[in-house]
Amino acid sequence: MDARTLRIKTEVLGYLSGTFLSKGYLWMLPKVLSPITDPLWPDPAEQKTEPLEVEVRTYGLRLRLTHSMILHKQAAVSRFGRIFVLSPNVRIEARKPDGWHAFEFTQFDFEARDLRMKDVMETLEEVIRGLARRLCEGGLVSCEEYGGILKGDFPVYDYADLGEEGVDRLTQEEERPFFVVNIPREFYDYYDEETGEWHNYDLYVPGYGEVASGGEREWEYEKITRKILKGGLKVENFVPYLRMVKNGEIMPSAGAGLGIERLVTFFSGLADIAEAQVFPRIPYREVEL
Ligand code: ASN
Repeated sequence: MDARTLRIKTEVLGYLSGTFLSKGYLWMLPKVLSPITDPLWPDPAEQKTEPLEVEVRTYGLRLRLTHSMILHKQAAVSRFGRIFVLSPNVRIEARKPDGWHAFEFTQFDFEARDLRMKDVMETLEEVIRGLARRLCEGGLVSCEEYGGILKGDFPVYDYADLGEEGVDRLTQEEERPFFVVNIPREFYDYYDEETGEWHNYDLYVPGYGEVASGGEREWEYEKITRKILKGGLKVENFVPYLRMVKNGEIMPSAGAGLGIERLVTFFSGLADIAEAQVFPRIPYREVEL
């Protein structure tokens, strides 16, 4: 990583935390070990990989490294209204270096009780535009190159029309960031049984790939357990979370998570996400520190 990239990363972190604080979000600190975590399954983006469970046994406990803080976000937001967290995510996803996956990365994850899908997508769009403006006005990125992002709405595509191949093609063809909605995936994203639509979304940046994902959330016990079983997952892996769901301690909410290193890779125009980490954590690359 060079000094310009670290300045861009610093701006990204400062901009995101400042913007969400000004919107009334409370700042939660991350949790790295937990009895429950995001299963990352089923998810079409994970079809090509086998996510590994990294488990730590200590003090008679069986803890996992967090894949994401989605389930903690749901639990926290039910009590605090609006929260964000900058959380390290450990995921063994890519089989080989592909320039876009790090096995440890940071997510800016936010969640709000009072928001729905449309509001979160608006927030994501506002944040990407705001970042482009901040970086370009600060002389860190070319206004000519990133100025296009500021023009026009981000297009929205339905996953049902695209499939994974369509998404890959659009990533190469689109000139602006775009949304993909209605993605059949993990149990916590809201599925409307009447319309057969998922109330969720991914945000893609041109030439690179997905930089943010999120959704409206499920909160009903029967539906959540049914979806866990349908996804081939074990109910035992989510016991403390399911207890909260059963007690009505998980409430409807919506949110998303932005991949910090991916945002930095995009805005810095890097060839490889490894350059967006001071100490890269990339498959099959020697970890120096
Ligand atoms: N951060 C994502 C969300 O809010 C979850 C994830 O990263 N798997 O839905």
